[in-house]
Amino acid sequence: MVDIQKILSRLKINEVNPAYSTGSVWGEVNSPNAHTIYSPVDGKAIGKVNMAIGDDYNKAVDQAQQSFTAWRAVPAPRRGEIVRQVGNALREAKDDLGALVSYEMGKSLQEGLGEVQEMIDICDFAVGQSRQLYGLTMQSERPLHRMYEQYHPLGVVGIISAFNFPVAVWSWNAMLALVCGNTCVWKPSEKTPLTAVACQHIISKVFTANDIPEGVCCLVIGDREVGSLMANDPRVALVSATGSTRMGKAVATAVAARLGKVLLELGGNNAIIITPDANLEMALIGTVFGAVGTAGQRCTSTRRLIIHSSVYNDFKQKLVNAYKQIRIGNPLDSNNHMGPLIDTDAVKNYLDAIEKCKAEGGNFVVEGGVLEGEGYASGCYVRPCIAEVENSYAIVQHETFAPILYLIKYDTLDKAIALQNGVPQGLSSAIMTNNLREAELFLSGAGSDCGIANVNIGTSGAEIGGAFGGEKETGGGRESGSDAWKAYMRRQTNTINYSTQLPLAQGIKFDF
Ligand code: UN1
Repeated sequence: MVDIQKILSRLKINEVNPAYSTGSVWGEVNSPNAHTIYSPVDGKAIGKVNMAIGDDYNKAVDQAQQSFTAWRAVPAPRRGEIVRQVGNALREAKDDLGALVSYEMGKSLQEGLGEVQEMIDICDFAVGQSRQLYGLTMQSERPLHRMYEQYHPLGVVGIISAFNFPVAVWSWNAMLALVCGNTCVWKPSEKTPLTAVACQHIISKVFTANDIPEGVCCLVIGDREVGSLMANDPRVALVSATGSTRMGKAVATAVAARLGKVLLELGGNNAIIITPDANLEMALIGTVFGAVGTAGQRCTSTRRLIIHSSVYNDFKQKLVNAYKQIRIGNPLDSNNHMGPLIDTDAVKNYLDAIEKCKAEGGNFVVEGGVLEGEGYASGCYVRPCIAEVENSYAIVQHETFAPILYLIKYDTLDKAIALQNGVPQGLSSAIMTNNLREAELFLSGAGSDCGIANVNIGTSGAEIGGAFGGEKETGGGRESGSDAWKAYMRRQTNTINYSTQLPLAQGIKFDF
C-alpha cells in the first residue's frame, strides 16, 4: 500500500496550504482559518488549506491580467515547448499525483493514474496544437484583395473544475488555453484542493525554470463565492466551468449579463442501448465499468441501460452476477474495483435517490446501502445497485452522482433512441450492436442527441483527442481534442487591399 505521508511531502503539500498562488508566489498561510480536507478513503485529515477571500482572488486575477501581454508575445510553439516540459514533469510525478487523486477523491488507483495520464496526453496534444492554430483563407470578390482569418488569445481564462476529475479537466482547459496565449486562473473544487496545490507546484517549477512571468498560471482555492466573483468579473474573458447543471446555469447567467464567454461541461444522464445483436460479454464489461467506475461519479457514468426485451432477462442476470463480484474498499488497494463516494453528503444524495426511485415504483434487483465496519470508517462507502424503472420517473430524469444503474426495456430501435434522448441532459451515449443498420441509425441525425455517441464502447472513458462535451443541459461546450482550442481564442477576419483603388464590396459606388 502507498505511503501517503511520503507522497504528500514529495508533492510539496504542507500541513497548511495557502489560498492562492500566481506561480512561484503563494499567499500567506493563516492556520486558524484553514479548512481541513478529509479523505473519503479512511476519513483521516490529509491537510489544511486556506480559503480565498476577494482580496486573494483579486491578487491572482490582477497578476494574470498583467502577465497576459508578455505571455501572448511568446511565440505559440515556444509556449508549446513549456507545455511539453509540464507533460514531462507530470510523467515524473504520475505515481505520486495519481495516488493523491485516489486518496483525496476516492477513485481507484488505476483511475487516479489514468487521470494523470489524461493530463499527459493533453499536454502532448497541446504541444502539437501550438504549431497549428490555423485560420482559413477566403477568395475576395474584389481584385488584388486578400482575405483570411486569424486567431488571437482571449486574455484571462477562468477554470472552475469539479471534484470528480480534480486535475484532468483543469489540464484540458489550461494546457490548450496556455498554448493559445492566454493566462489562467484555476478554481478547483473545494472538496479536492490538495491535488490542485500539487499541480500548481509541478507547473510553477517548470515555469520558474523557464523564466515565465508570474501570473501565467494561477490557482485560487475557494468556495462558490470565488466562482461567483469569477463569473461576474469582466477581466475574465472566458469562464470554463465543469460541474452540475445548477452551477452551470448560475455561471452562464452571470457571464452572459456581461457578455463574456463561457464553456460549460455539465451533467450527463448517459445510457447504453443493448440490442439483440450485441455481444453481451462486451456489453457487460462496458456497462459495469461505466456504472461502477469512479463510484458512478463521472459526468460520463452509465446511468441507464435500455435493453431489448429479447435479451433483457439474460442480460439482467449477467449484471446481477457481475455485481456480486465487485469488490468495494480502499481504492489504493488494487484488489478493489470501487472506492467511496466523495463525502457523506453524496451518500445522503445516493440514499435519497434510492428512496425516491422506490417511491416511484422502482424494483431493485441489486439492493443498495451504506457499508459499515472495518475499512468503511469514513462512512462514504456504498453498494452499487440496480433498479428496474420507467424512463419517465423524476429520479431517472435527474443525474445522481452515485453508482445507481436504471434498467429500461424496449421493443423497437426507434423507441430505444427516443428513450435514450428522452432526458434533459445530452453528454454521452452508446449502442452495443454488431448490426450495421442499428449502429448507423444510432449515429445518424435521427439517432443519439448527445455530444458523444459510441458503438460497442461504454459511455465513459473518452480519449482526449476528440472534442468532449454535450448538448441540452450538459451546456453545449467542447473541451480537449479536435478543434476545442478555438474556444480559447478570438477570431479575426482580415481583408487586405494591395491594389491602388478602393473598390467597395457589394459593388457599391461612392464617388465624390
Ligand atoms: C468528467 O466526468 O467530468 O470520458 C470527465 C471520461 C473521462 C473524462 C470524464 N475521460 O470518462
